[in-house]
Amino acid sequence: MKVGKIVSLAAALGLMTVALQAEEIKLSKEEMAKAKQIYFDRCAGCHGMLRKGALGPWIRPEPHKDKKGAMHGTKNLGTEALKALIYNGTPGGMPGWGKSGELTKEEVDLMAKYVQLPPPQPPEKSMADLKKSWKVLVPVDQRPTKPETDRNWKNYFGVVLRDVGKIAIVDGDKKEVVSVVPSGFATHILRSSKDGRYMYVIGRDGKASLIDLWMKEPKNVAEIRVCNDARSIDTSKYEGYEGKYAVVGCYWPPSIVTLDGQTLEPLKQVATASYTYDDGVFTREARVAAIIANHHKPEWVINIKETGQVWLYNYTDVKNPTIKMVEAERFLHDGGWDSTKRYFLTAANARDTISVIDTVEGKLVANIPSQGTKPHPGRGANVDSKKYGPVWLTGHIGSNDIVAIGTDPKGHPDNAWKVVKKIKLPGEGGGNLFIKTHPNCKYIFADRPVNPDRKLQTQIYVIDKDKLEVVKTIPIPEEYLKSDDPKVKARGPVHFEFNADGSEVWTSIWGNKKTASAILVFDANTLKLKKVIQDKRLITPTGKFNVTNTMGDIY
Ligand code: DHE
Repeated sequence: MKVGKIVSLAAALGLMTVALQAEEIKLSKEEMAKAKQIYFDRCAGCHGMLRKGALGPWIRPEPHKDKKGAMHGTKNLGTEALKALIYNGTPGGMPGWGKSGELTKEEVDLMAKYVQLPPPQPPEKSMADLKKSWKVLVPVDQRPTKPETDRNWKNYFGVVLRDVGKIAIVDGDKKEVVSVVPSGFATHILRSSKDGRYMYVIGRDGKASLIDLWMKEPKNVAEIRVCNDARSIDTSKYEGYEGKYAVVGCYWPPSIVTLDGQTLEPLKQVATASYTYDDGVFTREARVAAIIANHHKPEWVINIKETGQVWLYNYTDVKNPTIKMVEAERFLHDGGWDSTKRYFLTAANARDTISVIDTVEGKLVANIPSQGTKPHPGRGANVDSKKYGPVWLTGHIGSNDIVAIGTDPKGHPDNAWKVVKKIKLPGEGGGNLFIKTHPNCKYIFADRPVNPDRKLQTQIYVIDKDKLEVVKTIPIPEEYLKSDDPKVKARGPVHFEFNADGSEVWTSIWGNKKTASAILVFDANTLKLKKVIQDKRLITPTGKFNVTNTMGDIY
């Protein structure tokens, strides 16, 4: 048969597009390497290394129907549609990588082709690999025995300088940078030890580092590359175990790694690959999302994203841990404590659900429809409402809803474990990532950095705790959003954190790698801009973690 005839037969069978595209998609070794790196940096977090989806959808070549009945599969979409998606983003929260200037047109084209090829198998990591990368930079017996500084170190902020992989330690009293410490690639978050002295930092490349704040100039005292891709870290906070262990949650290889809390020596790896809680499908890529240390038990509460389980991980016998696997919902992402630190409330974003775990009874209390699209609480915000009693709040990435959920089954049983109040952010669309409050402040603050509308994206939304309504929006002054790279606009406000006594709220302007940007400090009661912290070392600040609030889980 002639080629022309094969083509018309294939066309008649509806196979031509696929066959022709399969021929077209050939990437050189260099292109493959570049695309792999871009995928890891920009895409893997939401779509997964194996591309089966989580916060973002399935983007493997072969077709797949999701739980809501929508069909996915990159081959069916084809190069042109994929290019448009990657360039423009989606209203559901996917950034417009081309439009924002973060990827060039050529890179967008490359990625549209790359995602139509089968995903390469990511590497594993053994205990020997971990040990090779482990370094104690300052041995425990050579560290200060008391704080070497006169500064109020319990009001320090650890600020993630995301795109340069560093942490800035900022004095919260004096509003000046005390030191800048290197950490992992695209550093993600940090958590404090129970006494506040140490900051545990995790990079997206799985590099964990330990900063000692008692030093005159805080610096890393230990580091280790725990895995290839990670998002979470915490430490043991139960009485008698304070700071004894650290724990890292890995996206790849999907695992929980326990470390010595003072030296980061690796002690135990536990793989999290398992069966989805509902339909029993084996899931190799069962990633570890939020980890939260229990103050009342020697236990970490750990979200296993894709399988929809919350693991209650008892660390008393560190080499032989006991794990209770609690069925919750999919895909588990971030979450935080209620005000009593008994209940863990966490987003299951594929099902628009908040799962509630009772850590005293060790069981699921409720799966609550969040009444919005893609809940994203950060750690959420706790309010003792006059009308509803204690409530915990979350925002959503995909819709403009902030919802309050009752958390007091004894005192306010009628309100417990349901949405008691819905607060609408003004304007269309979602894009909220973080909300935050402090017991001493009468407001909750919300950002919206992934809303497509520039005006909505660059405002602070202030919610009154009594009324549970947005009472003010504060536009970020244009002068702080300037960028010397015309293609990459500064994003902000991003993420909030309070100072130790709750009188100030800080937010970041996430600029680009070339330009130092700012941290804006607002009076948390008058809502006036009180101070702009500018320093040439403050490049791409995102998350901020105050020592007192982070050690005590105050939010
Ligand atoms: Fe985060 C928390 C995962 C992108 C800033 N982020 C978390 C947690 C998870 C997570 C699992 C909860 C950790 C915990 O509590 O133990 N984040 C992911 C992703 O998978 C995602 C969507 C995509 C990716 O590729 O990483 C992602 N995150 C981002 C960002 O782009 C942000 C906005 C900027 C940045 O610095 O990376 C960002 N994530 C944060 C911050 C927190 C966080 C600031 C902690 C909030 C808090 O107050 O505790």
